[in-house]
Amino acid sequence: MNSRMQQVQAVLDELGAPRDAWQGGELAVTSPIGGETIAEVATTDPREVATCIERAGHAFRAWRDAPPPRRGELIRLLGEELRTHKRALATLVTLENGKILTEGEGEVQEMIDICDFAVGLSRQLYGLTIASERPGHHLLERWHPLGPVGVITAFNFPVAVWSWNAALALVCGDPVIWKPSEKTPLTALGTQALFARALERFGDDAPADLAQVVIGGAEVGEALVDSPALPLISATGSTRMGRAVGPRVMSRFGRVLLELGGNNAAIVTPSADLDMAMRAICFAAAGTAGQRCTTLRRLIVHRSVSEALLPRLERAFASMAVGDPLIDGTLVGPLIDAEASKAMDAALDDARAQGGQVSGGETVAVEGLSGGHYRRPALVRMPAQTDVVRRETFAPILYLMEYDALDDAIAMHNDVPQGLSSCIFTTDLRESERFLSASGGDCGIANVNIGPSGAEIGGAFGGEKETGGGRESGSDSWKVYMRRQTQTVNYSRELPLAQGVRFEVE
Ligand code: UN1
Repeated sequence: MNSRMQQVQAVLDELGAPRDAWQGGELAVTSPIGGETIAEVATTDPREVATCIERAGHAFRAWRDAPPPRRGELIRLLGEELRTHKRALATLVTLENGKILTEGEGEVQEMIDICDFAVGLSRQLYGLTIASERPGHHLLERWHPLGPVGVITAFNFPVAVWSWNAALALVCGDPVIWKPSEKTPLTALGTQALFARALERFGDDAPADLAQVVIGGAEVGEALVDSPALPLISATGSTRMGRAVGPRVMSRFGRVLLELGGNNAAIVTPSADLDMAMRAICFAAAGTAGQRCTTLRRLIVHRSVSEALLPRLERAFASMAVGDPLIDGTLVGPLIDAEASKAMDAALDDARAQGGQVSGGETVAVEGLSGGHYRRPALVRMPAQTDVVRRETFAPILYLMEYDALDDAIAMHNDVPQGLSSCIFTTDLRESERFLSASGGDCGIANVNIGPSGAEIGGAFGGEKETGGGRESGSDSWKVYMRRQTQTVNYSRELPLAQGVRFEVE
């Protein structure tokens, strides 16, 4: 057994994940840190998925009648387990995904935050009362549990995205079935083990199978996507995946919550605080090795500022510590796999062919970790927003373009197929308000003097256009996990028809 495997084993044991789930299974899991195998996970036979869905249906029929604050108690306990085992789960995130440890901890913190949010929400699933046009009548809008939810997640936020969905869904009365990325099943097993602990402490009024995990490839996902017993499929991943999943779910009149690609930009205006912009840009572009859906990929800089900014950025990118994500001080860990590294090469080649001047982006050899794919973040000065800039490459590449007038910058900002996150660096109120206005940026998330990544859970998270339109986590995102019922009650002795229609029967 290699030492990485020993580390993984210790963490999974601490979290309480049963060994038969991750030893001797058919899916070999590798760590991007050194490319070594760290576990062998048992996969789910696609035919078994139907049984899981059936079990989730049983759970739903019991759980939907539990008072929401009681449902919230389960999530409160889950939040406690996450607090207790934050370091262990974060370490597992780093071992399996490769993000640096502080970001692994940040991801688990995001889970804790959404649990806290969901506990409060469990007493606030508010509906409306609506004025009726008829005497002696009233209208209500009530929110009822929807049904079991299929949750498909990506490797880059292997646990937080599940928690955004599961914490809200469970409080809303819906069981969840989770299909994690095949690249990161261990963190799912670790999370599931913590959920099991919370359930144990909760008492026996929770049904079995409130949260299940299914592991496998496309066929397992398809079994969820095509099941009419899952009224909602929440899927995070590439636009290509969303294009396949969305229409399939809709063809059976299911609901989808899609979180797909981003191509996030920052506009840097002449009035920007450049020191602040520098720090924000470095984290947003190079953090998580460029593998967040909110990663900064495009820098739209006023011509008068670029000469000052560009050399500073080049120096910062060149000096960033690239290496083992478990070591304190490392800022950029490995890419997830060889394919990701190849995609980075292909994008840099295309950028050069389209007139780009590349600095950085080279492979970094890290001692003792020859099986990992380590890359220095790349800064690419582009003559225009060409095709390569308009597509999302899941790697640390930052394209830089210049502008003269803010309206042109906003037009360039919006001229990409994706619409997740955006930001402007300015100290000029007119510029920031213009950017935030109806004719400003077109993304689901718009920030001022903050990079596009690292959103808090309190707001609704998601984006427009090819990002898929879904919203999850905070604000009123919970509504997608519930069905809305308009209720009209007549407490009079008459039967007036709406719109004054007369229909008298003898
Ligand atoms: C993702 O990359 O899929 O805003 C999610 C952020 C994080 C979530 C990213 N809170 O960067």
